[in-house]
Amino acid sequence: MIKTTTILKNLINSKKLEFFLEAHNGISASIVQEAGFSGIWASGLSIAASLGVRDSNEASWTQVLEILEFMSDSTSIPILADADSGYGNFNNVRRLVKKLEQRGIAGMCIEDKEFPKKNSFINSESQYLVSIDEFVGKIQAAKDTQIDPDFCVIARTEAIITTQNIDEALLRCQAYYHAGADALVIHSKRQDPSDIITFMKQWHYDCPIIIIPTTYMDTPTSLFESLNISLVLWANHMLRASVYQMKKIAALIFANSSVLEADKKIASLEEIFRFQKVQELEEAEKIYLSHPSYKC
Ligand code: SPV
Ligand code: MG
Repeated sequence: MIKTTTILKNLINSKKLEFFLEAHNGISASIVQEAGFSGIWASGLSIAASLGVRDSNEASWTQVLEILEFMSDSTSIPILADADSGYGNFNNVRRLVKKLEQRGIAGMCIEDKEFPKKNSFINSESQYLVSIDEFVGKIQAAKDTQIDPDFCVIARTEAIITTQNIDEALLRCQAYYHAGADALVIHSKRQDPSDIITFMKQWHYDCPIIIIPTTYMDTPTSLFESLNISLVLWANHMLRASVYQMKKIAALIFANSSVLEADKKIASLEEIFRFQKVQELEEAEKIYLSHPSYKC
């Protein structure tokens, strides 16, 4: 069986544009896999939100790691972990890589913001980047730590988000590429893809580029293909789908003082049991819970 790390490495290096959808726990990860996606974006925003906290490193890195482990246990496709700014300095990054590999995570994305970070769409002009040297050190530390050569270390620059400066993004990406990053994420908060187009026209290195088109969502994917984008992350749509639907159902049940109407609009219990692989436990019980030979 091919390792998920190798699958991820191959996906980001293939000439075909790939799409990963966000997930934030075991069941959402299973749903993304079942929908046919080739990989999962373990979004920091979505994991934090599903825990009821802000995307500001309020959940500790080990709490995030626990969620990632449940996601990894429930799926067989690669998981790309959003590791924010690495939860500290290069040394925290080293420990993180070790733990992610132990939990079967195929790769991680670290961004060049300070720790604690803030979500890219919140007051981004007042967010700060760490120096290029400091971030290069984190990338090198990650690459030197990984045991599996195919574990992917993806470097994300927030230069366009924080400074609107494409030259700064290019400078940083060059440095991150030379430091050993397996791919780069270019993030933009514009409603149109002009930042990405300008960046790609000037990017001449043979290093896969990943984008997160949350705000420029109406851009046809054919444009991303023509720009040679490697991977698109649909970053938060499973979380937003569930919040949208849960709000509707909660209001309906509250208004009706009954679950009768809501029951027709939600997943059946059988569906939940299927995602939990209850059938497998039933089968296992038949094997492991009956030991006639030991009966006295
Ligand atoms: C996330 O999904 O947590 C991301 C993407 O990092 S964004 O929210 O756009 O920063
Ligand atoms: Mg994030």
